[in-house]
Amino acid sequence: MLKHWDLFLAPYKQAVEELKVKLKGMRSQYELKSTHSPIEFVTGRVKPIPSVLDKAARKGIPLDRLEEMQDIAGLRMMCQFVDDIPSVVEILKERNDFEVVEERNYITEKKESGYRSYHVVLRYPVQTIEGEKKILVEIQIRTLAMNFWATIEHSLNYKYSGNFPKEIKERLQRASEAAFQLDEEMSKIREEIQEAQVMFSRKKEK
Ligand code: 0O2
Ligand code: 0O2
Repeated sequence: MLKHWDLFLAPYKQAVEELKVKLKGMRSQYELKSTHSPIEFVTGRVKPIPSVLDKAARKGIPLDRLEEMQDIAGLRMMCQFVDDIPSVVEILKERNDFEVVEERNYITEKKESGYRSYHVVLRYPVQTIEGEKKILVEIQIRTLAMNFWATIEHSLNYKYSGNFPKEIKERLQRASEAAFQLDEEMSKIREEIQEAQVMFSRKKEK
């Protein structure tokens, strides 16, 4: 039985490893050019089998159609600023080593919990000894502030199994609002820094 699951997960593991190298490579290219990187860091994981089975039961996905689950292979791309997120999405869409098949914007449409993030689903071709196999991969693109909130909320979710006491739920919603304000303030500071840089370079040209 164990071997069966190992075989099932193998292409997903390969996809996560390959995409981590590819997406981290994008950041290195910005560094080489000494320009602002819209990508701060990249992480990835394969969903553990017990979580895959829980989610399948929750969403009514039959075991012979598990490949329909979009986040068995999952990556996260963290950005400094909210404005970096559409740039990252555009770069992903222009690549020709995978296809973007779905997008979910939980930034303009924040979830009831307070969760914000931009999700894209890729169809990614993995080369196996039996030939090419296309699998679904979910990439969550978010700012550092969105990631901070989601990480804390996710671990509390484990503790309370999703049933937060009212007070904690309200605190999390306020924390989500504070993370939103932090992103707004940082964006404004960034604009001012950039304006100052433009003024400075104009002065130098004179
Ligand atoms: P936990 O406690 O279960 O969360 P490296 O090659 O060293 O850069 P490494 O060590 O394989 O990478 O891990 P990476 O890619 O830095 O980060 C893996 C961690 O990021 C996982 O933690 C996940 O929590 C988290 N993570 C990254 N991407 C996703 C995603 O798309 N979805 C989810 N749910 N989590 C993600 P661990 O190690 O599993 O520990
Ligand atoms: P993991 O590996 O524990 O992170 P559904 O699970 O039905 O809500 P669906 O339709 O498959 O979701 O896709 P969705 O909502 O676009 O993405 C689900 C993933 O987004 C979750 O994975 C989380 O990683 C993240 N996410 C969505 N809502 C929240 C939220 O309220 N708080 C936090 N912290 N993360 C959220 P899983 O399945 O939880 O797996």
